[in-house]
Formats: sequence, structure tokens, C-alpha cells
Amino acid sequence: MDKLIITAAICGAEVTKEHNPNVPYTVEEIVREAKSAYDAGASIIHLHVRSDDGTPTQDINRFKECMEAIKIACPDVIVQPSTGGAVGMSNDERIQPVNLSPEMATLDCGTCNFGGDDIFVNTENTIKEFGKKMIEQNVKPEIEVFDKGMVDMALRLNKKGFIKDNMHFNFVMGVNGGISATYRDLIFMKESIPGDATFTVSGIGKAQFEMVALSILLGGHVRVGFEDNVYMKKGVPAKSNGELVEKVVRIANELQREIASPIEARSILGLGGR
Ligand code: KMH
Ligand code: ZN
Repeated sequence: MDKLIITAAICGAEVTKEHNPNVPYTVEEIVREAKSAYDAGASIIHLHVRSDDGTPTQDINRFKECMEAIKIACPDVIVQPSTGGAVGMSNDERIQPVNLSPEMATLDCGTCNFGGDDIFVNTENTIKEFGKKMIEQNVKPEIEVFDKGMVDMALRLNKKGFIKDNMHFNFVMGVNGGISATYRDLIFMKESIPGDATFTVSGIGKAQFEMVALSILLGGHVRVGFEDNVYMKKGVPAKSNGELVEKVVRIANELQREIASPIEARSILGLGGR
């Protein structure tokens, strides 16, 4: 079994300081959270950025500033910008960080209800456009899927040349409107991807650590962080993203799965390194 790649989704676009005062907005706060996760064992930082007042933005200059500052604090970490941004953003806004040629970026492979009137829109043409751009910029997509049909979409677009082989998936489980975070459904998702593909799992809310434990057992990788969950356990807010990563490391140790360093994560994911 490969060593375990831990991704920290430190910020997200929807979670706020009302949910947990440690959610980062400013560049300094984003670097603080990235470093806490990296020091605890995360090899990938999944990055959204905000304006200082907390408003989500996909501004290329804000990404550049944050990525450069993270790289100083966490020299070998893999920074994976979001191209999902926030609900309601245009494609042109969302794709901006790919122009910085990061090693990875997310590629959301379908449309999903996010609760209430919120719809996270990803048409087939959007996915094709983003996939093509990532190939041109030599960016490995983390294929975000919120349901099984999105896996099928990614497989079709792989056959058509919009997504390269050796695909890496992120199963986002437990979103209001997406696949539920159950053991049955995680096994179903794992069995739906090609044998040479890798996967990570993002359990939303209280499902986060159950999904972590099962993914570790299944040979998958894991994502934790404030984007998906702000609690250590019921009623106990996490002090930092690092605290959430530390909990993953404890679970992995008990289950005898070693943690991948950033260099090892690059090798597992077939990244060239920058
Ligand atoms: N904030 C969601 C609308 C991604 O990072 O690619 C989209 C999202 C997915 O978080
Ligand atoms: Zn995200």
C-alpha cells in the first residue's frame, strides 16, 4: 500500500470565522494555517483565497501572493489551487490560478446542489475547457467528484483527451446534494475508478474522520481541513488545520499506514516537481 498523502483544505470559500474563528482570510492567516498543517504531516495544501474581509476571490495576484508566502513557510509542499472558487463565480474568474502553472489544481466534474438555492455549476463544456487548460499548463487535475455520475463524466473526458491518464480523484462525500458519506458509498466510488487511478476522500462535517479511517484502510488518501469540517469532535472546534492533520496522523499510526512526505506524494501522484 502506498504511503498516505494528507491534503489540508485550509480555508474553503464558504466557511467563515463565525463557524470557527481560526478560519483564515488574510495572507498571514493563510500561511499560518498552511504551516500548521504542513508541520503536522500534510503534503498538499488545497488552496482557496479570500480578500482580507473574508470575501472569496479567485484573483490571480492574491493566489500568487499566498502561494509564494506558503512556499517560503513550507518549502516543499504541493500547493493545489481551487478552480471551483465559490458558488456563482464565472469560469473566467475560477480558472485564473491555473495560469500560475501550479503542480495541481482541482477539476470539478459535474454540477451539484449545495443546499437551498445554491448550485455549484460545472457544465460538460466547462469541464472540457478547464481540463484542456490544465493539460496546456502542465497542471495535474485533482478530479473532484460529488457523486458517481461525475466519475463517469471524468472517465468519458479522459477517453476524449481532456483529462490525462493516471487520474487522481477526490471523492467529496456528504455534501447536501451529493453522495452520502457512508462506507457503502465510499467502497462503491473506489470500485468505480480505474485500477491505475489514485483517490483521496473528503468527508464533510461530522463524517470527516470516519471517511479518513475507511480511506486509510482501503489504500486511499485523505483530505481534512476547515473547508470540509471545523470540529475535532462534536462540540469541540479545531484550534487549527494542524490539529485536524494531527488527528489523521494518530489514526494512521494506529492503523499502521505511514505518512507520505511531499517528495513521496509527488512520486505517488506522478508529479514532476517544480
Ligand atoms: N467552493 C465550492 C463552490 C473546489 O475547490 O474545486 C467549490 C469547491 C471545489 O470548493
Ligand atoms: Zn475547494
